[in-house]
Amino acid sequence: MELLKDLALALERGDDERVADLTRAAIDMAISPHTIVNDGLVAGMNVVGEQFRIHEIFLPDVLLAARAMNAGLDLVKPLLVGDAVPSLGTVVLGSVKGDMHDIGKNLVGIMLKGAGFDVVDLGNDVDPIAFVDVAVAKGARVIGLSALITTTMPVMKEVIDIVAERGLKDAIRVIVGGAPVSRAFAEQIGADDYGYDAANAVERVRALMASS
Ligand code: B1M
Repeated sequence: MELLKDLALALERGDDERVADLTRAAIDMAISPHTIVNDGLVAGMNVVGEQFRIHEIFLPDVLLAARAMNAGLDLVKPLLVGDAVPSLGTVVLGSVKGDMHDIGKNLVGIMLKGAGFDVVDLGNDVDPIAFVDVAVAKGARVIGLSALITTTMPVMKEVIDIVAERGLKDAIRVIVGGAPVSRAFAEQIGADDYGYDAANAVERVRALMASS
């Protein structure tokens, strides 16, 4: 659809005002929020990532794109979160130590809330111990870890090891995700599950809650 292509293009250009205008227009046209996110905002961000990888654009451009992404996400967020429903359980969520990427993690948080989970979002660059301490304090049954760079992926294992060392493996399940993370990696580090995108993360968390 032309509007979503324009939205992706506005995001690629880092034009936050146009992204907001086009997102509003898409909402007014009753395009589903998931389609707006996936076929508009995320599609544009994927192009940005590739252009950055091949040095066609530079960090300031990526920052502008991230700002534009948030301008769009802020508008679709209320539609994704929906009305409050009784809590299905608590999830402690964050991007691991050393990782400043939080757009995907935020999307996972929004979708989890929309599905009825309580989400304690610790933000980005989160110390491994903090995930476990907060999960215990809040009675969370699931910890969700996000990593976007290959160098921060090993921190996920640190969190899993702390959960095991404290004898909490049966009480707290750990799910991992993020662009460089795969199911094979999740299995290798002993994670309980892996989500390949935000919608899949919700499905997997639901399954983890049911099995714990
Ligand atoms: Co950075 N960055 N970045 N960056 N950045 C990547 C990740 C990179 C792949 C770009 C590239 O080279 N093509 C590359 C990593 C390469 C590698 O690992 N080998 C990279 C790099 C190198 C860096 C810096 C080191 C650059 C530098 O300083 N020279 C630096 C690192 C900073 C740090 O973290 N210490 C850096 C900085 C930044 C910005 C700050 C400018 C900005 C982040 C802004 C922000 O998040 N607030 C940024 C961005 C925007 C990107 C790209 C372009 C886009 C990421 C994004 O938001 N995607 C990214 C390229 C790419 O990924 N294609 C890139 C949209 C988002 C919706 O998708 O985050 O994948 P994603 O989340 C998805 C799924 O992965 C999944 O669901 C989400 C929704 O579908 N998911 C989960 C995510 N978490 C999950 C958790 C789950 C389950 C599913 O369970 C708990």
